[in-house]
Amino acid sequence: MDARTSTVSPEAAQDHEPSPALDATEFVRVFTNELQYTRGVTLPQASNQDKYIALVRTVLRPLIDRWQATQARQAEQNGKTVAYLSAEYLLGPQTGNALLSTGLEDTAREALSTLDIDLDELIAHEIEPGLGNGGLGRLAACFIDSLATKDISAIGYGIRYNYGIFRQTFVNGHQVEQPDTWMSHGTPWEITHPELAQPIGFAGRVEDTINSAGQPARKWVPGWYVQAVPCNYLVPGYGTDTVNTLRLWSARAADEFNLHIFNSGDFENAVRARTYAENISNVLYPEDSTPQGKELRLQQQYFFVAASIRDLVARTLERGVSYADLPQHITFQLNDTHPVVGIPELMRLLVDDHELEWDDAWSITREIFNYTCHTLLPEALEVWPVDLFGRLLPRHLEIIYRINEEFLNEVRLNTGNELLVRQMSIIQEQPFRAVRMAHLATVGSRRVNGVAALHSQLLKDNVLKDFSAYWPDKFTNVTNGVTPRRFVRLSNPELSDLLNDAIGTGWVRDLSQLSQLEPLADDSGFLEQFALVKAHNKSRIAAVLAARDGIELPSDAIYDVMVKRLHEYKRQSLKLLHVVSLYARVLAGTLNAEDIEPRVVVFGAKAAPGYRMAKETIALINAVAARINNAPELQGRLKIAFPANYNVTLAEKLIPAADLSEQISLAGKEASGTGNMKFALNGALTVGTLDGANVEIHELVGDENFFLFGMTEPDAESLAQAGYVPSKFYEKDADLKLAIDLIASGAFSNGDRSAFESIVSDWLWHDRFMALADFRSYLDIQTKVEEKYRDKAAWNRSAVLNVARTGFFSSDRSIQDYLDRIWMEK
Ligand code: GPW
Repeated sequence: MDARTSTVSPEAAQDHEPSPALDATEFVRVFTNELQYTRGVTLPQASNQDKYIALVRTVLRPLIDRWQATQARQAEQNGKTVAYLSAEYLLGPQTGNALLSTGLEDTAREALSTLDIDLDELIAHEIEPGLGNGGLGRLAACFIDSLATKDISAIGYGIRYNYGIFRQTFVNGHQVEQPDTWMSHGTPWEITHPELAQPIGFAGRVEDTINSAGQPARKWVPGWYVQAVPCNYLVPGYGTDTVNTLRLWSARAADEFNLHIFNSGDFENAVRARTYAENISNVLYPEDSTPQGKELRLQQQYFFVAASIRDLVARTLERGVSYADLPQHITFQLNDTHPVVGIPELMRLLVDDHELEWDDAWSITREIFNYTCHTLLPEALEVWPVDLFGRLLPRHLEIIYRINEEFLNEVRLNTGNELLVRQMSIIQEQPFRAVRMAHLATVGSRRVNGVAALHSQLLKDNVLKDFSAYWPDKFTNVTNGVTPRRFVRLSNPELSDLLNDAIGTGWVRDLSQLSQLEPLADDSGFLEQFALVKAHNKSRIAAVLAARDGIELPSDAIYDVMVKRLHEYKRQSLKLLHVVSLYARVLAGTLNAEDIEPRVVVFGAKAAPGYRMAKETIALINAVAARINNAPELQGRLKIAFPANYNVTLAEKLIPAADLSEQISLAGKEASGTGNMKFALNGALTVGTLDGANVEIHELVGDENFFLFGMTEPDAESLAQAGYVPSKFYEKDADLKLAIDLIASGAFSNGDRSAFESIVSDWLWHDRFMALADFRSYLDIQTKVEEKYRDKAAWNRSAVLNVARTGFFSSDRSIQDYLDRIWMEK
C-alpha cells in the first residue's frame, strides 16, 4: 500500500495561518440570518444561547463545505481508512478550534462587535463535551485532530454519552459528584441521523443452521436489540481542506423490541424496556484505569464497536472492495482493550453473516486490527467473567473459545510448554474464569504498541512478555503526542505570537520547527519577552480562578502545577508531603518563612467516585490548603489552589501559566503521560521521575533543564523485591516524620486525629507506590527548583530550551509513527 494513494494529497498545506472563508459583512449577514431562521429571534430578543448557536452555525458553514468535499475526495481515492475505535473522546470546547481552522476568529470578532456582541463571551458560553476521563480520552481527541491535519482518510468512532465525566464540586473539602449536563440544551456541533440507525443485538441464543452452500454453520439469534444512531462531529484539520468525521453512537430503543409489549397493553413494561435500551449510551463510567466489570459497560463496548465495524465494512464493500482486500482499505486501531470485542465481532460478521471460511476470516481479521496498550497496572487490565460475557454475547464467546483453542494448539506445537500455554491463554481460570481482553487483543492484532519508549519496553519485558517472546516483530512503540493547535496556538496566544515573530508560523503544522528557537535561548531580549508572556499567563489564570472559584493568588510566584486524575500511583500525596513539610519546618523553627521562594501550588484532580483513598487525598489537600493559605507563620509565601472540576477548558488556561510541571509518578507506573508534554511545550520545567514519556522529555531537553529525582524503575523493582517497609523511611527522615506527624496530630482537621488516619496508616504500613522512599530525593530537588528560580535568567533560558527541544511531542509526529510503523507498514 502506497501512503500517497491512501491519503489525501496535502495540496492545501500552507505555511501561513488559514485565510478566512467569509468577510465581516457576510459573517454578519449569515449570523443574523441564523438568529432569525433557526432560533426565531431578532437580535434584541436573542439570549446568549441564541447568539452562541448562531455563531456556531455560521462557523460550521465553511466547515461543512470542506467536510463534504473531503468525503467525496476520500471515496474517489479509495485508499485506506484509519478507523480509531475509542470508548472516550475528551474533546474540550469546540468553538475556538473551529474559528482557528476556518481562519475566522478575527472576522467573527470584528463582525460581532458591530452588533455589540463580545466574541469571547460567546466562546465562554460553551460547555465542553467531556466524553472521556483523562489521558486516554484526551489522546484520542489529539489524534483525530492530527489525522485531519495530516490529510489522512480517517474516522473516529465512539459513544455519544448523554452524561460525560461528572462535574466535581467540593463540600467541606470533600468531592461531591454532580451530573454533567453538557447537552441539556442540545449541541449545535452535532449532526444526527436517526434514519440511519442500525440494530445491534444482545443476548439470546446460538443455533445450528445450514448456510447457503449447504454447509453446517452457527447462527446467533439475539434476545433483544437496540438501535445505534450515528451522531457526527466535524474534525477540521488545520491549514488544510480536510475535515474528517467523528461518529459517536447514541442508543435508541428499537421499535420492534417493545412493540409486542405495547400491543399487549403493558404500557409500563414497554416504557421500562425502552429506558433499559436507551440506558446504554447514557453515562460514561468515571473509573480511569480501573475497569469495574459492570455488564452495562460491556454493553456499551459491544454497542459502539458493532455499529462502527458494520458501518465501515459495509461502506467499503459498497465501493466494490472484496473481502480479501479489506485489510488494504481498513485499519481498526484499538484504543486500549475497551473496543477489543470488535475482533470476535468481525469474525462473526465474516463467518456467520458473509459465510467466509473461518481461516480466511481469521487472516483478514488479524490484518485489520492493531492494539494500543496504555497501562502497566495489573488492575487496569480488563477481564470479563465468562458467564457474564456468554449471557450477553453468546456467539462471541464461542468464537473467542475457538480462537483460543487454535492459538493454544499452535503454541503447544511450537513450544511444547504447558505452563506457557496457560499463561498465554485468552481465558483465565483463576480467581474466576474470564476473558483476558489484552490477550485477545494481542492474538487478534497485527501490531501491538505501547505509548512511550519505557512503557513499550516494559510491556515486552513484563505484562506481555510471553507474547513478545513468541511474536517479537508484533511489538512496537509509538510515543504519545499532543496537538499544538489546541495546547499552544489556542491556549497560549501570547506565546504563539512570540513564536510567530521569531520563527514564522510553520510550527503549528510542523512542530519540529521549534528547534529554530534554540539560539534565542541566549538572547536576553527574547528571554525577557518570554518572561513577559509567562507573567501575562499567570495574571490570566489568577483572574480566572478568582472569578471561577473565588481563589485569590499572587501572580509573582513560582506556579507549581499538578493536574491529572487522582491516583495513588501518580502520587499527589508526595506533592502534598512536600508542602506540608515546608509548613511543618516553619512551625518547628527549622526553616524561616522568608527563605521560602514564594510559590503557588495548583492541584486539579477528579477521583473515581468509588475510589476511597483518592477521595480522602482530595479532602486532605483541601484541608491543608485551608490551613496553609491563612497561616500567618508563612507570611503568604505558600498558597495552595485546588479549583474544582479540572477539565480541558481549565487546562487551556492553567498550563500556559505554569513554571513547574509535576510529573512524579513512581517509575514504571505511568504509561506515558501527556500533560507532561503540554507543560514542556508551554515553557514549564518538569520536576519528574524517570517514568513514561518523562524519560524522553528528560533526554531531549537535557539534564540541566529538567529536575530529575527519585528511584528508577529497576530501583523500585529491587526495593519491592527486598521488601519495602515505608515506616523505616519515616523513622530515619526527620522532615518526613515532622510532616506526617503534623497531619496525624489533627492540625488540618481541627484536632481530629482520626480524620486522615487511613492515609497516615497507608503511608506507614503500605505505601504501594513508595512515596516515602522518594520523599528525600523529592525534597532535595525542590530546593534546587527554588535556587534556580532565583536566577531568573537561568530559569528563563531553561524554559525556552524546553520549548525549543520538545517539538517531538506533537501528535502529528505520533500519527506519522503510526503510519510508518503500523498502518502503512509492509
Ligand atoms: F488503563 N490511561 C487513561 F490503560 O487515561 F486503559 N485511562 C485508562 O483507562 C488507561 C490509561 C488504561 C492513560 C495512561 O494512564 C497515561 O499514562 C497515558 O498517557 C494515556 O492513557 C494516553 O496513552
